[in-house]
Amino acid sequence: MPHGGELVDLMTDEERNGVLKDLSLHIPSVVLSERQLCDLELLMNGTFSPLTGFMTSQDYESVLDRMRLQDGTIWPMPVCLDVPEVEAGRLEAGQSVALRDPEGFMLAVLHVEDIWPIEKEREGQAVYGTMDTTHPGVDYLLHHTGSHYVGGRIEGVNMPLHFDFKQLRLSPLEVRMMCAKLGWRRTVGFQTRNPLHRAQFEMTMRAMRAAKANLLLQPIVGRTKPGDIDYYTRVRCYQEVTRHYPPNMMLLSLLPLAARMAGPREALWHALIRKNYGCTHFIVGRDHGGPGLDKNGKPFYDPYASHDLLSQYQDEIGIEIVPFEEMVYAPEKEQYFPRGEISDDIKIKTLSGTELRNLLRSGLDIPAWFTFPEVIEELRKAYPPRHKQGFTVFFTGLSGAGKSTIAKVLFSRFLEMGDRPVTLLDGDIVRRHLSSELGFSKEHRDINVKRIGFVASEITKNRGIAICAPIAPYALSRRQIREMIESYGGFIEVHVATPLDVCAERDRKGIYAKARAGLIKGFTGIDDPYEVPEKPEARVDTTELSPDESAQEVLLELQRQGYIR
Ligand code: PPS
Repeated sequence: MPHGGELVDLMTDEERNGVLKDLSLHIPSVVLSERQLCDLELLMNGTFSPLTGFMTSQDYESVLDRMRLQDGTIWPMPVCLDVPEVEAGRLEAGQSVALRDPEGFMLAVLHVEDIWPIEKEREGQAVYGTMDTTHPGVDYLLHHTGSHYVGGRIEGVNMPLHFDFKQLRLSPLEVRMMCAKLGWRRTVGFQTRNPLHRAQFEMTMRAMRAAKANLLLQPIVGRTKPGDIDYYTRVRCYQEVTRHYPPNMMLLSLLPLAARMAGPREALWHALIRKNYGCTHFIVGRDHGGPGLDKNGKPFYDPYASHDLLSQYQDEIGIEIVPFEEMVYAPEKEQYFPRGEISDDIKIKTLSGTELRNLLRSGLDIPAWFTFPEVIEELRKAYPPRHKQGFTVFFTGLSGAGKSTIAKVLFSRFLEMGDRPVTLLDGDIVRRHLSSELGFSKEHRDINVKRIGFVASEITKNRGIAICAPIAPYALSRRQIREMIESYGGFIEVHVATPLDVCAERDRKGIYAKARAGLIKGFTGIDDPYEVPEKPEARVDTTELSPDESAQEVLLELQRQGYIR
């Protein structure tokens, strides 16, 4: 039975749909964030049954205080719509609001019952048990959540659009129908935000045997912990691993949940969700729903707190928990075991997520006992070693410092190596093709440098080499570019530190003479600032080094970091 007795379906019929579309022309709109879109989808398709909308303050308070809705139904997690203060000021109870995706597509109408200011400290302590911002849930609450919540009933108009893995995106009703069709009377749910390695595979197989049940493998593809492996890669891994299960024993379905990582409360929430998908059993692993370590290196939650909480509630919610300790590999027996099931004298092996990432980054072998060859192949495709990743070499320095000349030497060297596509974004080229309408005010320079950064980040993402050589005089815009590019590959900032008097002395373009004569205003180094990079990856001064020698310094740094071999 679904949680609360009945599977909720908030989608309206065609007639009502038309009425709501007409109504939407006359009511205010709220554009939803990624997390709110996830919540809305799961409200609308019944994953969050018995909820019929974003929580009102009464349900919210009751959830914070006692993990129950106002009517006493167990529910551990606030599911609320937050808005910024200005937006809250424009809304009032009794009004209807169109909920839209970022493109403006209307998904639902919310009938506002309640608007109230968020007490963030209180919510943080109640839900997460901490205000430490290294906790992703707390970080989201403090830094990405508006000031007010808006609660009320929802009428669904359109489901959020997804164009990927459509055949794997099943609603609770679809999963229930599929299980019934296959004759599955008991189903054990497994939730994950990681690729399925041998340890997790073994855990699911054991759970199926223990519960005499089929398996619903239901990975999260909404928001997970920042830094997790992207879900496209993970889903390809799951698809490969499904072949290792006995035939017709399991079903893979994706859950667009925005996880809060709230440890035990999160685990209880996951169990209720799986109940709505028709599961009779639910696997709870070590530190289920927890985000790992806090700012002092201590776990946020006791690794088995989720087991305790769920055992306490399993009878009331009507889903049986299959608890697991950490799975460890015993090489002598060539098998995985729950840690407590093997004696202390038997040697064991484990590999942490960080160790796995390091092996991938350096291109080293991933042991076969740890995962399946197909998973290794997918992970290698998504996380190539550094010498196959893209990178940006970002020269910065005064006009005439020698940036373009060194950039050209480097460009030729990379072409000579021939293992990646190379693009030279020299200041002149950029000013001609990308930024021809821009001048040299602070605002325009920032736009210019950001455009260069954007193009370089696209090149880096697609595993090419971008060489940029603008003056880029301001530290802030250089930092923003670094942040943008580092999520895709390497960023090597090279300060061409040739002093001003040398640049002005060389004055190849005669431009310093003009600037000094006041014919050019706001010239970098003369009457406009150059903020010297504090920690560039390399610093070269062309008074002392030839262009070849300078380029060599950069190549050595790239080699040291593993981007070239
Ligand atoms: S910025 O600040 O990064 O947007 O500048 P950039 O796109 O690299 O352009 C610098 C070249 O434009 C010429 N120029 C000026 N430089 C600095 N300040 C002012 N006001 C200015 N006006 C024109 C200058 O010759 C730079 O050429 P390079 O190739 O750096 O010598």
